[in-house]
Amino acid sequence: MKDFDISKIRSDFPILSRQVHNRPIVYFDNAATTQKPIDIIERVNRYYEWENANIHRGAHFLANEATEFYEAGRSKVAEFINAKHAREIIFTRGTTESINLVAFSFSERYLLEGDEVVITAMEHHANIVPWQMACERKKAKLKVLPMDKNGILEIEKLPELLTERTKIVAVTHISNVLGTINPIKNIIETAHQQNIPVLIDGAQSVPHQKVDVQALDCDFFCFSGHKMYAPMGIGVLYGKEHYLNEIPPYQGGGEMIRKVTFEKTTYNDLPFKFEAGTPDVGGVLALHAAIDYMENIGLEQIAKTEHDLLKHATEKLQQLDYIEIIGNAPDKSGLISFLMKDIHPYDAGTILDQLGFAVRTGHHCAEPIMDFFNITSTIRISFSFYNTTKEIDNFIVALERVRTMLL
Ligand code: C6P
Repeated sequence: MKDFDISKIRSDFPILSRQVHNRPIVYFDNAATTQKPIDIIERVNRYYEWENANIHRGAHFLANEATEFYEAGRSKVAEFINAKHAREIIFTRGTTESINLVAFSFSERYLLEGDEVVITAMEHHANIVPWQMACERKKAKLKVLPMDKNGILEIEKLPELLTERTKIVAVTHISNVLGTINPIKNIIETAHQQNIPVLIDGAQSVPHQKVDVQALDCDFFCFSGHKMYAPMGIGVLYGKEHYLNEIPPYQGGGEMIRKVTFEKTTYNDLPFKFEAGTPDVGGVLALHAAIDYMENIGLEQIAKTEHDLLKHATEKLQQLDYIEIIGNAPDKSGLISFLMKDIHPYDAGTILDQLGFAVRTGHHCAEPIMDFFNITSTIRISFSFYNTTKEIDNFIVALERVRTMLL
C-alpha cells in the first residue's frame, strides 16, 4: 500500500476546512453523498471553461474532443469495475435511474403475468419501488428474502424462494442503513444455478471497496458518482452485453436511434441505445477524475482506513449503555445506525448539528427496514477515508452533551 497522508488528503477537500455554527465541520454523512476533492471540482470547471461542446453530433474540434473525453470516461469506468467491454457501461443520472431503467426495460422484455421478482428485506426504496411498479404493470409478484435481527440476510432461504417463475433477483451489495455487506457472490451463484439473472445495487459498495463485475458474474450493477467523490447527476449502469442487447430502450430521443421515420424507428448499438438526449458530459469527465483520485489513494487503502474507523467507532459506541446499534452483522461497511435511549433521533441530530457534526437522521429511504425493527428512524454516521479517529472521539463526547442537554 502507498503512504496515506491524512493531512494531505484532507487538504484536497476544501469544504472540510469550513466552519458550521462556528465549529469545524465533522462530516459523517458520506453514505448520503461524499465531499469533492479540488481535482474533481477543477475538472468540471475546466470542461465548462475550456472544453464545453455537445458530443457525438458535431463535426468540429470541440465536439470531437468532448466526445473523445466522454468515451475515455466510459472506458475508465469499464476498467474500474472490470467490465468486459466499454459498451456494457451506460451513463445514467445515478443508481436510482439505473435501477429504474432495468426494472422497466427488463420487465418489458421478460416479465409476464404470474412471474416473480425477488428482492430482499434490506433494500433502499430505489431497489423496491421500480420493481413494484414493474410488477404492477405486468401483474407479477414481488417476493422478499428475509433478514434476521442482526441485519443479516437469511440466505439459506433463497433457494426455496426461487421458482421457475422467478425472472430476476435484485439485491443491495451493502445496506445504507445497517452497513451489512451481503454475500452477493453466493446469491448470484444460487440464482444462476436456476438461470435467474441478478441485479446488484452497488450505491454503497463501489465507493468503498474494489468491485469486479466479471468475478462476481452479476448481470446488472448500478452505482452513483456523487457517493464516490464525483458530482451529483452522473451514475452508471453496467449490464452484460447480451441482456442490454435484448431489452428495449428506456427512453427515446437523441442518439439512441439508428433510423427514424414516422412509420418506424430502429435503435442504435450499445451503449448509445440507452443514452437518450444530451448526457452529463461534465459529470462523466469528473467521474473519470474521481476514479483516478480513488485509485491514486488505492482501493485497498480506502477499505482499510474506513474499516479501522468503523471498528474504532463501534467499540466506543458499545461502551455507552444508552446506545443501541441497529445492524450487527460481522461483515460491515463504514457506517453505523444507532438509537439513543429516551432521545428522538431528530432531536439528537439537531443538537449534533449545532455542535458541528453532520449526521443523517430519519428512515434513510428504507422504510421497510424501520418497520422490521419497529422503529421510525435512526441516527446514522457514515465514514470516508478523510475522517479520523479523533473526529470519532469528539463525536462520543458530543453524544454526552446531547444527553445532558435533552434529558
Ligand atoms: N442512499 C443515503 O443517504 P441515488 O439517490 O440514485 O444516488 O442513490 C439511491 C440509493 C440506492 N441504493 C442505496 C443502497 C442507496 O444508499 C442509495 C442512496 C442515500 O443512504 C440517500 S437516501
